[in-house]
Amino acid sequence: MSHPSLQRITEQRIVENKAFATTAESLLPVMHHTDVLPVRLVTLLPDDQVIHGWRTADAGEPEQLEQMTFGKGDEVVLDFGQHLVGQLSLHIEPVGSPPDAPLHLKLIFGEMPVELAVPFAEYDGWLSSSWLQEQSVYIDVLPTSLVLERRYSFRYVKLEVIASSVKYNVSFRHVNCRTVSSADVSNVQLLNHMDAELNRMDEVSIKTLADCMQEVFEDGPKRDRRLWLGDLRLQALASYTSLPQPDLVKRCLYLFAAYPNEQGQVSANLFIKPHVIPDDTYLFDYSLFFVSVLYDYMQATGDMETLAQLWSTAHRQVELALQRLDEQLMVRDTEEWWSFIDWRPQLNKQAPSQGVLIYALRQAAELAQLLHDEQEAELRQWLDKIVAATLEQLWDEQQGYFISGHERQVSQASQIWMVLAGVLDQRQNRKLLNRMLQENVAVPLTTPYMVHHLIEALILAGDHDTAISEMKAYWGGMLNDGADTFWELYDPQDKEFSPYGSHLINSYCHAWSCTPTYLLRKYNL
Ligand code: RAM
Repeated sequence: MSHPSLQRITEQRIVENKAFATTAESLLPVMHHTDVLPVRLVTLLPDDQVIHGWRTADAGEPEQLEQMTFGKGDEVVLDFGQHLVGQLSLHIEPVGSPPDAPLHLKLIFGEMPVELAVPFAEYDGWLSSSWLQEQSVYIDVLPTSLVLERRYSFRYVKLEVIASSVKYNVSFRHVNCRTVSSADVSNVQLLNHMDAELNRMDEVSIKTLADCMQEVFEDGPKRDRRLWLGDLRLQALASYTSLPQPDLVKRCLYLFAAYPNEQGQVSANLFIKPHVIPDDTYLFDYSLFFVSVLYDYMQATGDMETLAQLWSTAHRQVELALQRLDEQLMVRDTEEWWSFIDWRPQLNKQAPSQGVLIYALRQAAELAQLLHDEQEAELRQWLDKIVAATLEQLWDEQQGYFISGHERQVSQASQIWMVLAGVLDQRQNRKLLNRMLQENVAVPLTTPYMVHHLIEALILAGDHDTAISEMKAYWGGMLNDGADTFWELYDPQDKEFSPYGSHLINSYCHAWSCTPTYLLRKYNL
């Protein structure tokens, strides 16, 4: 399987549930704004000791900007000192003779220094280059105040004069970013841990979460800027412990439930504008996570009314997943199916998906119990049968690992999902994970999304010390590499890694990377 969003379905039939859509609409959050000014001027310097080979160096106070003038080919980089999501505005004054030609100004936005240092023309990845954040404007009348309509996600902005004229230059003033987020950060409690690194990790997690909280939980405000079910699950968990806005989770649940296909399967992600459009991408694991998001939402809120309304959508995801089982109750491992699990082309998805199914089935049975729904008994029977079958067919006693697919692959993702699914007991889980880490099992993890699952698995297996040390190695590594929000991708062994062919297109404020705050607070690490 390649990129999930490359999935194309020519005849996608959506069956809209109008009542659910209306409920979702009524839960549209209030948006919060703040005005943020740049904190310094910087230059970019090549440095092979830092991630992606570029760092910033001080080039002056922001007040100096007004005194500077810019002609053709001149540029300046502003650092806002923190990651922002919002609209940029600035005032432009002509300097010299009357402006006798339009001004051509280019604005480049970067979450990371490399985005300002490497020309976007060099980008050769396979995701659309239109995600790279830049904008050219032509201004006929000066002076002017410019307010960019597009929302950008950035810490740094480069202003580059492509053309003025030989007779005039320009100067810039009042550069401002009006941020936007639905997160109400005014009540966030500090973690107050004894370990300063963990406090910082918590703060950066919350900042990441807050910047992804828009009209829905977006996966990343730079890219893909949409509601993915897998990301939603982790964002929702992090929000309950750190930035509780359960109505936003509720809204997202109703949105997914409002636009299933004709089989009743919920899409892997939704576009929100110009109106809600479910993507023609369906993922085995993400659809099942509808159950998990509802389950976690119930744990956090006890909102029985929502549960009662959304239960049939949740139950349907389980039914559809069960249809993928073969006679031996194994998730069928064929060419044409899609399950996300992690970004790693050689990863076989069968066993981890089987783990996700068991995990969601357990939660579905709990939800049925809460509702006194007669389907509970049937769900529990499935659970018992599938767990037994999994142990029989996927547990390789000789190797001491779960195997996946026809190739009998041993991957870290398979072990982790089987731990989360509770297929073995706690002692066995701990032994399994510890061995896996020691032996550095092939097919390692690629995304913060999957590393989150490793940490949670370690915690459930009772190994808090390893959970903390792995968290420090991973998210602590990002902090050391300069993260002020956590990233979509991070491989400490290969810091240039991108599944998209270029790290320029990676997102550096990404929802599925925001969970240290949840892990630290929920489990009192
Ligand atoms: C990428 C994004 C998104 C994720 C999907 C599966 O496009 O990182 O967050 O959920 O993959």
